[in-house]
Amino acid sequence: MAVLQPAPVASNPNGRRIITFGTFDLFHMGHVNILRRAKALGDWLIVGVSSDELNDRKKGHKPYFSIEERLAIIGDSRAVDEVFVEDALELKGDYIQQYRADVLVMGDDWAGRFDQFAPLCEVVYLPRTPEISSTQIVTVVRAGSSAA
Ligand code: C2G
Repeated sequence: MAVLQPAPVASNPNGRRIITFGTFDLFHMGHVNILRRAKALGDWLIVGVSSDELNDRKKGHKPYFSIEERLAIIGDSRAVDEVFVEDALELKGDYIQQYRADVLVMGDDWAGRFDQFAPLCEVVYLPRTPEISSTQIVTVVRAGSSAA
């Protein structure tokens, strides 16, 4: 069977620096796509991974994978150059400055929500990949296991 080799992803910390944020639980193609497209906008991709407690506050439950596991999974993505823990949504401006980001990238489910950071960096919302989400995976797996 032929194995597809992913295209090389060039990195340069001194080039255009991209930052994005998310929980990235149950890592799936929607996550792969946004990370690839975010990296394609520049030379260095930094990902703020929501802490377990932040996800609990945002979504009312802890993620399936712990922060340590999600940092390892996302950090191993070829598109990603640097990962850190995002502790609070309110710290976004601080993270943008601390990591010297030129561009903030988010999925368009967040469209307009981070426009206040436009004085600090360019703000880009990319279209979400349709028909896939961590919530949907949980729903389908639960339905499958209860039907068995
Ligand atoms: N995403 C996507 N397509 C999907 C699912 C997710 O493009 N089908 C994107 C989201 O828009 C987001 C990123 O993948 O930009 C991570 O998604 P989540 O893990 O759901 O993260 P979220 O809860 O949106 O956290 O500070 C902001 C938050 O931490 C973002």
